Amino acid sequence: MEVNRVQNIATLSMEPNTIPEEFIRPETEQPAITTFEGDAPDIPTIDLSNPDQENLVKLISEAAEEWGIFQVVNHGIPSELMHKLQSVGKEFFQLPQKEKEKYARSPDAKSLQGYGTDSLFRKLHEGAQGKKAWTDHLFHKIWPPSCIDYKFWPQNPVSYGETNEEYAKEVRRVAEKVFTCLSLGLGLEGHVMKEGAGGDELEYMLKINFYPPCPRPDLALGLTPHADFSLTVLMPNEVPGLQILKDDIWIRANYIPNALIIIIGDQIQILSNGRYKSVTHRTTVDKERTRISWPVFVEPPGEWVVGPLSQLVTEDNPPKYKAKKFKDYVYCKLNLPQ
Ligand SMILES: O=C(O)CCC(=O)C(=O)O
Repeated sequence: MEVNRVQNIATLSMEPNTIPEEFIRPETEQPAITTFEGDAPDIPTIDLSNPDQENLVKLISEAAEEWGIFQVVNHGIPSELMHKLQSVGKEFFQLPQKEKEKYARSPDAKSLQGYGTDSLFRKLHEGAQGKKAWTDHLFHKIWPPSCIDYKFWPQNPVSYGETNEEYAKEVRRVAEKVFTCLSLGLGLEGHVMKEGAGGDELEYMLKINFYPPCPRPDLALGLTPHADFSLTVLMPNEVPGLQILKDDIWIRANYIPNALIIIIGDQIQILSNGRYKSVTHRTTVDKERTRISWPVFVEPPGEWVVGPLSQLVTEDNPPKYKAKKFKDYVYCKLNLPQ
């Protein structure tokens, strides 16, 4: 089945300042109407190289409780590697359409991996009214090696594979540090949160979100409001667009060069028995510039059972969530009304 990619739609000569009807969000979602324009507080920025571990744990756990999102600087991932990952991703999206289609996800595939426009997240990202999101993507696992399906790793540019392997190593280190701080922040030993979230079986899935320039960024959305499944480590390019819902208003995330954005998802909220907050977020698009982001989703395998950590549950603090296999949680999230 041929899919019309958003990247192609964006290059069609349309009447100036118009977009196809199916991309026009209802007024309740249009960014021009719903983005907060006053003085809003910034998403916390945390220096991950802070030698005062107690202070670092406090900052991370407070940000996870109050915001469900924070930016980290001095995380140790070399900026050259970040730029390289960005450049090989960009090169992939610049390939002729036919080349990109070699990596297309087939519409009936169970896995999310591959190049795509529509996805299993259709209901989540495209809203109930059949509206479309202004974005294409490429999804593939980057860790552990046993989970990687190399048919979804572009062979062109040739350094794509090696760059992704290097990034996988580095991003794991950052994620593990965040897990440790989240664990300590709950008064638990450092290893407990990671072990609850998937332990050594944690899978790392990289996505490239490609948001082409959009003639009507006031009317369209890149991704509609959603919360992530578990823990996300996201690298954006320099074009802002991520927004989070805080106290019922949509706040923009500032772009900080070389920072990574940590997003707390549902599984972390569940493991912490509600102490940490899974944050609702969405993306907007730009009139002239292409926005690209590289989230890495850190998730357990499908059979992994996630529930509130037993160390946190007491008579006074009963479990707020039922324990569920990760795959059942995903099924409910994608198929049942939230
Ligand atoms: O592009 C972004 O900044 C956010 C991406 C995102 O939320 C997602 O891919 O689920």
